[in-house]
Amino acid sequence: MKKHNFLILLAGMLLLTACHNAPEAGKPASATSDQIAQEVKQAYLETYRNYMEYAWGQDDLKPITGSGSNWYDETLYMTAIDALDGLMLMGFDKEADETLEFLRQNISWEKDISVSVFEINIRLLGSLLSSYQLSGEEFLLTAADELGERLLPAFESPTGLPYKYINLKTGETSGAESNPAEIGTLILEFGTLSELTGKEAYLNKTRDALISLFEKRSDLDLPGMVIDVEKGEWKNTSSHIGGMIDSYFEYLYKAWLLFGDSLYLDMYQTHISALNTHLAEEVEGRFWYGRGDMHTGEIKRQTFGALEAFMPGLLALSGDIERAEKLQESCFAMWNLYGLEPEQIRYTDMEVLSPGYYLRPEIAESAFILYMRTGEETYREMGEKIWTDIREKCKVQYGYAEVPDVRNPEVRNDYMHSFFLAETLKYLWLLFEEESLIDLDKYVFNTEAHPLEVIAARAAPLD
Ligand code: DMJ
Repeated sequence: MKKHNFLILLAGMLLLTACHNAPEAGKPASATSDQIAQEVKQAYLETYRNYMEYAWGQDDLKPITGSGSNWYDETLYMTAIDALDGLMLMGFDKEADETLEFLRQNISWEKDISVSVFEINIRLLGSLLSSYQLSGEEFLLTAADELGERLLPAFESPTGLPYKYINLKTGETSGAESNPAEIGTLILEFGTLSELTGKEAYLNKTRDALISLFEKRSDLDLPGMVIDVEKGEWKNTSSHIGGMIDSYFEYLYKAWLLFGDSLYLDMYQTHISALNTHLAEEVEGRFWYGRGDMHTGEIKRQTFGALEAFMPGLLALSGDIERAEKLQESCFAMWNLYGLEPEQIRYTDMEVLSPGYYLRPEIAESAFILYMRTGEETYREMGEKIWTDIREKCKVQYGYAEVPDVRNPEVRNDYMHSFFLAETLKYLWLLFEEESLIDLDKYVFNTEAHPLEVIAARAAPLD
């Protein structure tokens, strides 16, 4: 879909969304919301322009020294691609056009480097597809298809579960010990690629892997954390909603939304009900999900962190507003311990276990979805606090920097992940931008915040 049509759809959906989800139906944007939306947009633009000036074509911008860095021996244009749909959505046409031209001239996957299938999928494939749907630029779809073809050999394991790494040039695979997040966070992008190219292998491979992973759940319906994709055996039986498992749950529900196949909904409900039975708990009036063994369900570690903060959004998206609201309150309490959230805390006494803030988006993503679903101003208030803290503590000369210890925010790392633009700023902008409310029934965000169009010809209507 061309951007023009997308914006018309968004405008049309504004009224519908307001009626359905009641975020202050019919009320014009308050000056404050509009002001914050503009501030966030400006931050996006300035940071991207610095990337263009000081790190153009490289993977990441180093925001303190104003230079660039790459993940591997060769660049994958990480920030240019990851930020592209955001530029289009926010209306930064000049920067979007320059980026498109640069990519049209330079993009190539003939690179002798072994890359993470998961990261390449969520950041690059996701954005290429989303940007294609927004702009109609055919070369983006061609680039996505060529990238997809090079990732497909990752599924050639004895179990059909994908290896973690693949060499883009040779197709050589490595990384037999993988995890549910890296195995289960592929289907939205690969399924969309099937839809757009007519090549069924993309959807079939990721669907088979997802089903095969689901079938390896414990008798309690919980997944573990590390699995050997050659033997199909669990190597670590810890079960939780944090990193290495998190977006597996997210993609089960979103695959249902995107493709309309109730198989994914059933799998999601099976897991979520097990999580709520075994790993959810209230401690001193706050709601959390802890870490337990997949076979016993016994909670062994009462920890929570920045990555887990995606869960209120997923709960809200799937209709469990009550748990979503309670968990978001806990996440916000975690944020407010130091005014930037630590990577991990122990929720029984709110002690910091891992003190870094890596510019992660999850808490803002959940605030956005909760706002869309409830219309409660409290989620914008949370967003304002989050944005203010980030602006005051992470802003450096050329962009925004990680804070390795939230208790001492004067010290920063010279690093800015591409997800800061792709997700953190995009979700904060969407939270405050009245005119760009995205209808969550028409678009599904991949886990890197790239909106993908819901497949029109769904197998079954959504409830
Ligand atoms: C992002 O790359 C994605 O959101 C992923 O699912 C989890 N981690 C980062 C952001 O924290």
